[in-house]
Amino acid sequence: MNEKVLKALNGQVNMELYSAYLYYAMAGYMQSINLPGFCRWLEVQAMEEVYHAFKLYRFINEKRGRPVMQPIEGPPNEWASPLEAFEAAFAHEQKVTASINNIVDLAAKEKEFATVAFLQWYVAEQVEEEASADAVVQNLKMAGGAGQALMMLDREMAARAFAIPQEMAAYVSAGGGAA
Ligand code: OFO
Repeated sequence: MNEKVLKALNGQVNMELYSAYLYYAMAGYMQSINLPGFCRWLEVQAMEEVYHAFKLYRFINEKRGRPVMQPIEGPPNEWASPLEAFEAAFAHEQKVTASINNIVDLAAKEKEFATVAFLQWYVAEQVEEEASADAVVQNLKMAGGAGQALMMLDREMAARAFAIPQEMAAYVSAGGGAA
């Protein structure tokens, strides 16, 4: 596997795991201010991020590259309000999108076309990632910090569920040697 592309993919594994770390930090903050629905939504988001990292890690392995784990930066743990936290989440997702786009660009330049094809899933996923964070920002702006509106929103956020992606479930339950 092309060294520059491999380094960038390993960097993306780190960024996805940082995303999980950031969303767990935000989930903890939400629980601390009595918003269990927001907490759950963010816990599910963190699980999705672990899946994003897993999928990249597996791809690197399959391509016979070497997955190399780097230290994960400590995320912030405090925000002034749920709105501030979700604005930070939206800004973070925009950074993730830029990072994915840069790797697609690099992989195309280096003629790593399998990586270009693989990353299309992330390109599409980032549209959803940005849209879902932004939707929560807009809802929080509408609620305007009013207690009752926030409580209703919290109930809605609690409905988010995590379905273990088929590919991950199949890989884990297949046992040794399955690829
Ligand atoms: Fe992995 O998409 Fe969010 O960060």
